[in-house]
Amino acid sequence: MLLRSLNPLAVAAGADIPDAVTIDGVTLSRSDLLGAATSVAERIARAERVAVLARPTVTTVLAVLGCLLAGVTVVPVPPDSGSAELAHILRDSGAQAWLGAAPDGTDLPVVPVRVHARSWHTYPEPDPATTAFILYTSGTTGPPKGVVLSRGAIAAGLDALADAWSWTPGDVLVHGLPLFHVHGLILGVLGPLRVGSPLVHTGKPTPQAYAAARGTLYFGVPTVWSRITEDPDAAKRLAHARLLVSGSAPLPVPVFERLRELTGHAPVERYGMSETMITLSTRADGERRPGWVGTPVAGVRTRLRDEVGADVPHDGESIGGLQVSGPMLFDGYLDRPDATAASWTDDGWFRTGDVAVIDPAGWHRIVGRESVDLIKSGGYRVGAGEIETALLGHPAVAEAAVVGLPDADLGQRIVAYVVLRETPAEPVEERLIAHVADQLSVHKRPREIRVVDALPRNAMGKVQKKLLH
Ligand code: MCA
Ligand code: AMP
Repeated sequence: MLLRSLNPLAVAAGADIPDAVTIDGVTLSRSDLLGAATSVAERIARAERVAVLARPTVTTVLAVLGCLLAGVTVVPVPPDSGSAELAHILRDSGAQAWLGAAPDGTDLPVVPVRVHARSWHTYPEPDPATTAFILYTSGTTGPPKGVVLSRGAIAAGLDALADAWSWTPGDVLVHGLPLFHVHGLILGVLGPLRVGSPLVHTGKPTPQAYAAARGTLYFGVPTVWSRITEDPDAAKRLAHARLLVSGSAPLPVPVFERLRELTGHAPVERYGMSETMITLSTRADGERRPGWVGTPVAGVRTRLRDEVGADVPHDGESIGGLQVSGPMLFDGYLDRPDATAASWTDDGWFRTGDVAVIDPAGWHRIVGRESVDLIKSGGYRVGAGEIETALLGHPAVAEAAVVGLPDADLGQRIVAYVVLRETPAEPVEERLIAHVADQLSVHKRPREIRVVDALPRNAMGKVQKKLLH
C-alpha cells in the first residue's frame, strides 16, 4: 500500500530532512512542512476542491501538501492568468475557495496559509482513486480543459521516474519551473518529497540561478537548456551534476550536443503530457540518443496507429500516431465526456495526438503533433483556438489565425495573423498582444502580430494555416 500512498511526507517518513524545500528564499525542513501542511489540512478538510494561485512560494507548496494530506482536490491556477482564463478555470473547476494567495477582487472565500502554524494531527490515507489535481491544459479549440489526475496515478508516475532516473534521497533537485503544471509541480515538488531528496527552487530558471544552486538533479524545458548553453560559464558549473533532465518539448539536437560538450553530461530526455504524466524516458544507467526520448517507463505500453487505426511497425522509420497505456494516466477531462471519449480508443489506449517512430529496441522519437493548432512555446502548451477567440474579442479584429512558427529560443513562437475591421489611426500590434496577455495569460501572448488584408482560405472557406509562415 505504501507504494500507492500519496501522502508525500509519509513516504519520506523517518529522519528529518533539514532542507527539504528551499523556495523564494525560505528553507523548510521535512517536519516544518509536515506541521504547517497539517495545519492547512485542518482548515480545509471539509472542502472538496480549492484553487491555489500557484506562485513559486512556500505558501503554494504548503497549500498543495495540506490538500494532499486532507484528500482535498487542488486546482492550480497560473499566477499570470488574465481575466477570461481565471473566470473560466474557477467556473469550470467549481473551486470553492482560494487557499493561500488570491487575486485581487475575487468573489470566492480566501483561506489563508500560515507558514509558521503547526499541527500534528494525523489523517487517514485517502483512497488512491481520489482526485488529487485538476490541471488546466489547452486543446486545439475552445478554452483549456481540466485534466483529472488521481492520487494513484501520480504515485505510480513518480515511482516510475524514481526508477528510471535512479532518484534517491541522496539527490538534490534544482529547477525554476512554474508550479501549475505536471513538470514543475508534480515532478518538481511532489517528486523530491516522495523520494525524500531536498528541492531547491530557483525562482526564474536562469542560467545563473541553475549554476549557483548546488544540486545533483536538474530539470528544465528545452528553452532553459538552450539559454544555459548560451552562457558557457554557467553551463560548465553544472559539471558536478548527476543528471540533467529535459522535457515538455523537443530538445533540439544542437542543444543536446552543446550541453554535453559544456557540462560533460548527455541530457536525459523524457516525454509526457498533462494527461499521462511521463511515459517515456532515457534511463539514468542507459544509452542517451540525441533526438530520441527513450523507452517506456515502468508500467507503460506504447503503440503506433495510422489514420485508419491500423498498426504501424516499430521499425525506427515508420511514422504513426502515438498511443499509450499505463497506471499514471488521467481519469478524463472534467465534465467533458465527449472530449474524454474522443481521446481513448475502444480498446483502452490514450491517443496522445503526437506523431512518433518506435525502433525495434523500443526507443521512441517524437516527430511532431497531429494538429497544427497545438503550439508548444517555451514548454507551455497553447491552443491556437483560444488565442484566436481572445483576438476576435477585440473590437479592432475582424479575422484571426494563430500559428506556432519555429523559434530558436522558444521552440515555437506564437504568431497571430489578423485582418482588421478598418485601417487603424495608429499601430495596433502592441495593443493586441497586451489584450491576449490580459485576457488569457502572459505566456499565451503572441510574440508577433502580422496584419494582413485577407487570410488564405480553401474553397470550403477554411483557413489554410500551412500557408502562414
Ligand atoms: C513581456 N512580459 C509581459 C509582456 N511582454 N508582461 C505582460 N504583458 C506583456 N505583453 C514580461 C513577462 O511578464 C516576464 O516578466 C518577461 O516579460 C519575460 O517573459 P517571457 O519572455 O514570456 O518569459 P521567459 O522568461 O522568456 O520564459 C521562458 C521560460 C518559460 C522561463 C522557459 O517559458 C517557462 O517557465 N516555461 C516552462 C513551461 C513548463 O513548465 N511547461 C511544462 C508543462 P518578468 O520577468 O517580470 O516575469 S507540463 C508538460 O509539458 C508535460 C507533462 C511534460 O512533459 O513536462
Ligand atoms: P502538456 O500538456 O503541457 O503536458 O504538453 C504535452 C505535449 O508536450 C506532448 O503532447 C508533446 O507534444 C510535448 N512534449 C512533451 N515532452 C516532449 C519531448 N521530450 N519531446 C517532444 N515533445 C514533448
